[in-house]
Amino acid sequence: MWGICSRTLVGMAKSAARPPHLVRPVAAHRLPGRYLSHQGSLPSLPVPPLQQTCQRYLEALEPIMEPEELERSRGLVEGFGRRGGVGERLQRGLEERARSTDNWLSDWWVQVAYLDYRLPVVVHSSPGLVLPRMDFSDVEGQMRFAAKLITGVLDFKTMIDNESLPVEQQGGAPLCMHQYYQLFSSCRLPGLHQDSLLHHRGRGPAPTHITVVMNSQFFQVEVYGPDGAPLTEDQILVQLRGVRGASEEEEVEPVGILTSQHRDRWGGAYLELTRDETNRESVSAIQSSIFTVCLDGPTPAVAAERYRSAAAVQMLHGGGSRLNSGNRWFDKTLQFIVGVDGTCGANYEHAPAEGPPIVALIDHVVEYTRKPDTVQSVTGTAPPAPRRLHFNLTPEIRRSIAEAKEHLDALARDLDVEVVVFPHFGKNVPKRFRMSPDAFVQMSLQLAYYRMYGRCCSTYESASLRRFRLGRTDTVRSSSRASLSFVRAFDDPRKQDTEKLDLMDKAVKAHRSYTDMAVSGQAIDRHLLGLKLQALEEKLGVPELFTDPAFSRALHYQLSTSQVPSKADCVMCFGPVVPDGYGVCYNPMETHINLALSAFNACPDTQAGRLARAVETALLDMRTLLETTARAKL
Ligand code: COA
Ligand code: HC5
Repeated sequence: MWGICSRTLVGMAKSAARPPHLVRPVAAHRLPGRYLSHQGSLPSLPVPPLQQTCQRYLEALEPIMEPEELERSRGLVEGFGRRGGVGERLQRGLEERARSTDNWLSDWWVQVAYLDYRLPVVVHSSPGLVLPRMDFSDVEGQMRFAAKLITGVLDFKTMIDNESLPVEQQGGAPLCMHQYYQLFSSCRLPGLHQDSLLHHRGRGPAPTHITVVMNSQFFQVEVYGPDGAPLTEDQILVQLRGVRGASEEEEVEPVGILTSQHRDRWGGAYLELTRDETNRESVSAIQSSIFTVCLDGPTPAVAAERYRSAAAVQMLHGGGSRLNSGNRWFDKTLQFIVGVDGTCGANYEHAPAEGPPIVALIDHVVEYTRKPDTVQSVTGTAPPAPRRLHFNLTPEIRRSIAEAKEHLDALARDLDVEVVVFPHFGKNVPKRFRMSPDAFVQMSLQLAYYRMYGRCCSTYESASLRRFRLGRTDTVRSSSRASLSFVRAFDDPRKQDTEKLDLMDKAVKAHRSYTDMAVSGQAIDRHLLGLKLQALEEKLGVPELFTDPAFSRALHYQLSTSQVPSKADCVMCFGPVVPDGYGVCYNPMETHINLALSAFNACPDTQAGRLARAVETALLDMRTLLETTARAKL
């Protein structure tokens, strides 16, 4: 019943057996047939041609390397790709893997990008989402809103359960819907050296409860009635009031903060924690729950213009151990967070799904919560009261909690987040000038970075591979020969505006064309990763191409970016992926752009606010160039 993604941890995952009281048979939870036939009709992810990747890799190195360094790399790449060379052998291995799996990349990707990654999921991996501020400002309003939100999520879940969720499309192509089926009743499990994923596959009895956490205490809350129908909002509200009352009776150690630790440390503490049967049951109730709702305590008041940045921080890490960071179970795939002052959003563990399915769910919930209240018929028996999930803490676990608090507080102090609502324009301006809005924003980032540092850097933009069965992401490399020519020319007084415009147009087109290549499975990053992993799998040793400093440089993404559109005007955010880099997530709306930028305070060279100002200026300068020059030209 539980799908286990990490092969090596099967034994451990099996031993975390679910106690019988956590589940109740619900007929609707079958593996959906229509979903399966749609999945079957999707194309398989291709393995790009070897020579193409070698060529494109060298092109990608050009803007980020000195010419002399590039020569050495050229030699290595040519050797790797040579007829009869190691590259060809690995390519054949990959092609064979592609023939014998549903997707040659996706299992590897989940393992390498997530389950083997040992830094805390907090900030380093799990994104935060901030919803527009809601209209409540006290605990009663918080309870009412949370009850509505929960019914909205269950409404979305019904569409998954009965397969009425429409298949999404991108440029007319149907997309893989698999990730939607991984969102509920799933959780990451820590290990000593690698993690695993638990997911309720939907056969047989399905979980009918969620976990609610308030004052750092966890409760199991039933959200389906005995007839299998979701409880009404009023019934859920009664449950939440019960949670609130019970959570005020006791003061406990925030066990959940353990999930914010470095994964190896948490893996060790997890073994200690789950030696006790009560703890095992409690942990299992959280892991199997459909999702988690965090009812947060108050946060310090901030000036209106800092509100969104403060909310982003609350969603990313909870604000520190004295605020809400212990009011979380960061391993849980879906955590909805509701504050007392109208702040709400989510934090999600990234391994099972990409941002867009989460945002589609959130958009649905926001729309749902805006609907006028309907009269609800409350039937027969009251649902069971919330069940407190107890934890027995040994001195060792208490020490681990204290250590986790310290680490989380240091991480929280280190994170610098700036949310910007760029009000001047959105997708409308680039579209008017027949340019891809996404490429336009990416080029503004290139220009901003170049202006700050006098060079460009390895830049990552997520591109969806969901046109293919079980597709996840590949990388659009936004620094290119064309982007470098554009940013170099932009502030050069010797250049005419017409030339600058021409270079901007070329840079935008080059980015859009890289994007087309990436979403059709022809980008280089995942292919190179696949070739490297294939070498390890075949025990061939790591080819020199992958130990070349250029390869590390290419993967040192000082700009890690992602476009995540949301109809509900949300702000999405994540941390940098390198100590001296930035994380930039943006949601381009028609007439404005929401951006969340992050950096680490420990790095003296990066400041989220400085990059934010530079991006705003770059966007405006690019529009001015278009408006003053393009009209005559286009
Ligand atoms: N002239 C006029 N309009 C144009 C245009 C042009 N030259 N080029 C594009 N447009 C329009 C498009 O038709 C589209 O219109 P719409 O808003 O009506 O849909 C809009 O501009 C947006 O297109 P564009 O800005 O080019 O980008 P995109 O929507 O194709 O997005 C990616 C590009 C890379 C973000 C997208 O392909 C993708 O992969 N998204 C998923 C990323 C992801 O998974 N992120 C999260 C990872 S966890
Ligand atoms: C709610 C929006 C979250 C966006 C998260 C995202 O973009 O994650 C990227 C996933 C990927 O495979 O590209 C990784 N990144 C945050 C490092 C860009």
